[in-house]
Amino acid sequence: MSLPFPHRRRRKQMSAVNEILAQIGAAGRQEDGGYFRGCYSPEYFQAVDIVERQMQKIGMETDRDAAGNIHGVLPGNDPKAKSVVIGSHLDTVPGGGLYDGAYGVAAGLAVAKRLREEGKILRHTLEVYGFHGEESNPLGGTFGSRAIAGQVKPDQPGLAEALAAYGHNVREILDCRRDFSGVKCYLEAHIEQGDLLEQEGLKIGVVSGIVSVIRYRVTALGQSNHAGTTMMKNRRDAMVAMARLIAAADEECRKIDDTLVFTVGTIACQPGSENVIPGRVECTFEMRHMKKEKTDCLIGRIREIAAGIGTADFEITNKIDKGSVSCDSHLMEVISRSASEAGICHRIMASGAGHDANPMAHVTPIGMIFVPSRGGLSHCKEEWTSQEELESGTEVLYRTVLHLDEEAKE
Ligand code: HGY
Ligand code: MN
Ligand code: MN
Repeated sequence: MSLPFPHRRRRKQMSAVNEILAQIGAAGRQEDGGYFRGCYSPEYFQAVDIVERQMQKIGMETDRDAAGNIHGVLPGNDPKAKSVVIGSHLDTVPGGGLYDGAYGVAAGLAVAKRLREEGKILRHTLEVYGFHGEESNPLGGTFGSRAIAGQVKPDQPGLAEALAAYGHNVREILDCRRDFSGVKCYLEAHIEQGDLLEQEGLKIGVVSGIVSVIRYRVTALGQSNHAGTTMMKNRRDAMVAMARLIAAADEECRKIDDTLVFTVGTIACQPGSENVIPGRVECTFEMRHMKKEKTDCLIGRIREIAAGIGTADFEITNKIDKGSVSCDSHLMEVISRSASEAGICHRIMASGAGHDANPMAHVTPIGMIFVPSRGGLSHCKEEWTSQEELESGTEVLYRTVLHLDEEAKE
């Protein structure tokens, strides 16, 4: 089986970011070329081990926490200066790609490695995180970053049970909270996971904000019945009712706003037999937008439509409500300046994907750097970004860190 690019040795010495990424890519690689590093999984901790070894090779002090995060520290030489924190996630979606999350961790380590190799000691301490549980999972997503930011709510429905299944408890996670008073900012390099940069022939996205991620559990309650003897006029078919609601919600979403997105990613049907009319169907309704009023409008319309469907009763429960966040305007300026100095074409853009930078925005100023995704594909084995584009993003990250280190004000 021929290995994809990151595992093929190229004629020229691989750059640090591509080398580290290739190493992380040894964890959770599947036969079909996709990746899966699930919550608290052996594959996830294999990636953590790889990253920790890299951190120690660079000379960073490392530590782990109960939330599954790996953390490396490269001390600065000015005790009055705060930390610059770089991070992203090491978990993946099932059948995910090599770059989502892992790139940002590899870029952070490549910056630390370059500082060491160039004999540069920053005034600011440089910290790099590999976060756990960023993807959608029983712990609620952006889990490791929420844990250190103190945003895991002890009464989050199902959290204690989900943690117990992994051999952990809520107290341990709440204890992962750290003090951010000594942090100057958080930076994250990430693949765009969309096609805007590629469409416009640009190599860097200076992120202005991250959309909200709002999820509801929607349940249609009808009446199970015999598939052969129950005439259509007598049915309370939960599957058909749910299908009607989903189609109507999709239509409403398109009417409300061009950048409002609505997704039904999961469905479960009971009793789930071919010859029984479904009595209960449960789905996840997810919506995202930068403006709260847009998602509020959509869920309002969904509730109205559900009430009018008649052949099933609907329960609509909010599961996740991560509001949109804005990136820090000064960090955006420094990132843009760094890209310009490096002669790399760039633009300002919002992120349609959620990121660990979202919880970080509640405790420190955030900046994000995007690199292009080929065909806009992500969360699939076809996810791909060229080595040169990954290096460009890392160059901009490196320059941004140097500029921030030269700033007097904290
Ligand atoms: O769902 C997201 O937007 C992110 O990739 N976890
Ligand atoms: Mn990601
Ligand atoms: Mn993702």
